[in-house]
Amino acid sequence: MRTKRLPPLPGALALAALTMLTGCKYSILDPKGAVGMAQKSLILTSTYAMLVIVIPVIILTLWFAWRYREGAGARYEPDWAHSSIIEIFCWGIPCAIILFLGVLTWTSTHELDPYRPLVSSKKPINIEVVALDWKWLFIYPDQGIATINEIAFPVNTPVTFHITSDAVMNSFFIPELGSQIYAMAGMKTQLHLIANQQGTFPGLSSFYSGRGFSDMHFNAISTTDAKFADWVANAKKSPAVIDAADYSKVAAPEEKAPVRYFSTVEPNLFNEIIAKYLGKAESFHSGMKE
Ligand SMILES: [Cu+2]
Repeated sequence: MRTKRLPPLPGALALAALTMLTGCKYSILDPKGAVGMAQKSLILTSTYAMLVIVIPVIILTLWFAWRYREGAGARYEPDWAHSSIIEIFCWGIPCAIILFLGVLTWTSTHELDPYRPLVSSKKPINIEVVALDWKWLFIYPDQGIATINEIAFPVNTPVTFHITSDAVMNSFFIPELGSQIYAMAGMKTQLHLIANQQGTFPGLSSFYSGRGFSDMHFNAISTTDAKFADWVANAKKSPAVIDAADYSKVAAPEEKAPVRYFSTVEPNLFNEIIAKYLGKAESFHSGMKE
C-alpha cells in the first residue's frame, strides 16, 4: 500500500520563513517620503481598526464554546434563543467600525489621490515614464534628457510622473516612496511622489508583463540639488540621443537592459508614443511607425 508523504511541519515552516525573509524587505512599511508615510499610517490604522473586531471575536468564540459546553457542570443552555446585549454588540460595533473605515477611506483616498499635486514651496521635477519590453524609459522634458532604468531627483522636491506604455500593461512602483500606478498604451496616468530622505530606492514593475519582466528594475536616486545638477550634466555628455528615427531601436524588446543616458530627446516624444495608439497614424514621424 502506498501512503502519501507530507513534508514535515518544521521543514514547511522553515521554508515559509525563508521565503518571507528573502522575498521582501517590507519597503512599504519603511517609507522614505511623505506619501509613503501617509500610506503606511493608513495601512496600520485600518489594520488596528479591524483587529478591534477580530481579536474579541476569536477570544469570545473560544470562551463561549468552553463556558456553554455540555457536562462538567457547565452552563449548558440548549433552549436559549435571544440576547439583546449580544445583538447590540454584534450589530453596533461592526457598524461603528464600518463608519470609521468609511470616513477614513473617503478622506485618505482624496488626500492620497495619485493625481493630486503635492503641496511644496519647491517647483516639481517632471518625469515622463514609458514602460517598454522590458525596461523603463524616462524622459525629462524640462532638462531635455532621457534615461533607461534610472531616475534622479532632488530630495524634498515633489516629483510629477506622467506614465504610459509603449508595450503591454505594466505597473510603475517605487515601494519606499508610495503607491504604484499602471502604465497603459494609449493612456496617460499620473503619480506625484516626494522623497524626504536622500538615498537610492529600488523601483520595479509590479505587474507581470512577460519573460523579461522580472528584470524590469530601476533605481530612483534622491539626492541634493547640486548632485542632481551633476547627474543631469553627466547625461547631457552622453553621445546617445533619441530622435524620431532611432526611437524604435531604443524601444526594441530587451531583457536586463543596462542603465543608459541620452543627451537629447525628440521633443514631444511622450505624447507621440500615446498618440500612436489613438488611430492617428498620419500624424506620426516616419520613425514612429510600428
Ligand atoms: Cu486603463
